[in-house]
Parts: sequence; C-alpha cells; structure tokens
Amino acid sequence: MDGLKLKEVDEATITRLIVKDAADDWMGLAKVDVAVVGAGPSGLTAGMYLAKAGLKTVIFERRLSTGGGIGGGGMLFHKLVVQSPADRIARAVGCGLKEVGEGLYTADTSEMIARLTTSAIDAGAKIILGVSVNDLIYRKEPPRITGVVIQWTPVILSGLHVDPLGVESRAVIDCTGHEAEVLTKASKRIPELKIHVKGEMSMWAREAERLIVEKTGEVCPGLYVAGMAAATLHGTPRMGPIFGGMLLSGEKVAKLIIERLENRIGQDL
Ligand code: 48F
Repeated sequence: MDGLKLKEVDEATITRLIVKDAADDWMGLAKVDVAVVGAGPSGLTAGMYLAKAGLKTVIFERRLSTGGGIGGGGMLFHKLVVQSPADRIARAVGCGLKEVGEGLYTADTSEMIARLTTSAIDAGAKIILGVSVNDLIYRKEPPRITGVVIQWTPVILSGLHVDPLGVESRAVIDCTGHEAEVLTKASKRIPELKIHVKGEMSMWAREAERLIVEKTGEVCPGLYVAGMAAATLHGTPRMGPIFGGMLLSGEKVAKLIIERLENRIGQDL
C-alpha cells in the first residue's frame, strides 16, 4: 500500500458530518406518508412498493439489521421456500430461485435479505435501524391513527426513562411479525378501537399462507397489518419457513394504501 494517499479527516469533522446528515434526514422523517414498523420480509416488500409509487416511506427496525425472520431460514438451515405466485416478487427484486417442483422454489436466506433490502432502498424507502416503535399517535373524531411513537432500542433495553419522539404519517403498517407489537400496544392503550389480538395458532403451512394474504389489510383508519402480525391478530396458523405469503402480504398492503392515499389526495389527515 506504499504511496496510498488517504484523505485526511479529523474527529470533529466526522462527528459534524454524521450529526448534520442524520439531522437533515430526520427533519424529513418527522412527517411521512407511510411508517412501516419492522424490516422483515413483509415490511421490506411493502416499503418497496409504497416507495415505488412515490409515497414517502420510512421503515423503522428495532434491530441493527434487516430481514427479520428470513435470516434464520428453517431451523437455521440457510434456505427458505417460496411458492407461486410469490416467485414473481422474488424475481422482481432479483433474488435467485431454484425450482424444486412445479411452482415451488428455494432461495438462500442471505440473498433474500440483501435483495429485498436493496430493492426497498433503491425504490426510495428510508430504513432506520435501532429504532423501536413503542406506541401510536391517535386522534378522535373521527378515530384514527396518525403516526408512530419511536424510541432508540438501546434506551428501551436500558430501562432509562427518556421521552420518545413522534413521527406523523398518513398510514402505519404493523409488520412486526409474531408479536404484532404495534397492535398489541394499540389494543391496550386505545380500547375504543376494540382491537383484539387473538394470537397465532399452531403450524398448518398451506392454510396459513392462504389466510395471511386474506387477512392482510386495514385494522382501523390509518392502521394496517401485514405479514405474521396478521396471523397473530386474527388467530390464524403459523407456516414455518415458507415465505410466499409474506411477500404477497407486503405487496397487498402496499396496493391497498396506495389506493386509499391516492383517493385522499388534497384531504387533511
Ligand atoms: O418477524 P419478521 O420477519 O416478520 P414478517 O415480515 O415475516 C415473518 C417471517 O419472517 C417468519 C415466518 C415465515 O414466513 O413466520 O417468521 O411478518 O420481521 C419483523 C421485524 O420487525 C421488527 C423485528 O426486529 C423484525 O426485524 N420489530 C418487531 N417489533 C418492532 C420491530 C418494533 N416495536 N419496532 C420496530 N421494529
């Protein structure tokens, strides 16, 4: 590496660059069209289609990595299964598929994470890691959800009392997976919405995949559910490491929100 001339930069400059650029982003993120909670397969797919449609979309992910349950594959084997017609979405994001039967495919977990994440970012979605959504913003008359309450995940883990921040949005999607965290919180804090989280049922892959797409949708004005959180909300079965339903669920919720928001252009929240 003789002769390598690296640009010289001091610590104060690095700090200023980080803080200024992050603050510039956050000025825009205070009010968005759609806040997606969770960067698993359903959240990333929804985020990609929403951003593609020109909606200002942020995905908050409490961990420091994207992909949610994809990374675990099936019991840590690095493969997952995708079935038709969801292979269309996997192909659209450039994920390699191995055809193992008619309409049945396997994919590498790392590739699925990378392709879904890159596609969401390329479409214009902003993914913010290390931020948890721990409440909703609620307005009455008419009752509606108008945003999310966010906190740094390490602050939550530390148990320190630190007041959170609010992000206003025209739509919120609970894509938090098996825990359905946002809906569970809403069911306790906003009883008038009458949200009852039933809890997911035992494994039945075929039924679960069909139902997850069917149950994807609006929970109350401004609040939507997709992915495994829909199974937890409606008490439908789990499916294990087959991911077609997650991709189709993300696509379905995005289409629904695009339609709704397009019809409401010009109207206030
Ligand atoms: O769990 P996850 O992958 O949910 P999904 O999109 O997909 C489910 C499948 O992975 C799999 C399955 C087979 O298809 O059953 O489990 O429904 O991704 C959920 C993401 O949300 C994050 C969490 O860290 C994960 O990456 N998350 C959960 N709660 C919060 C959150 C929260 N309160 N705030 C922000 N992120």
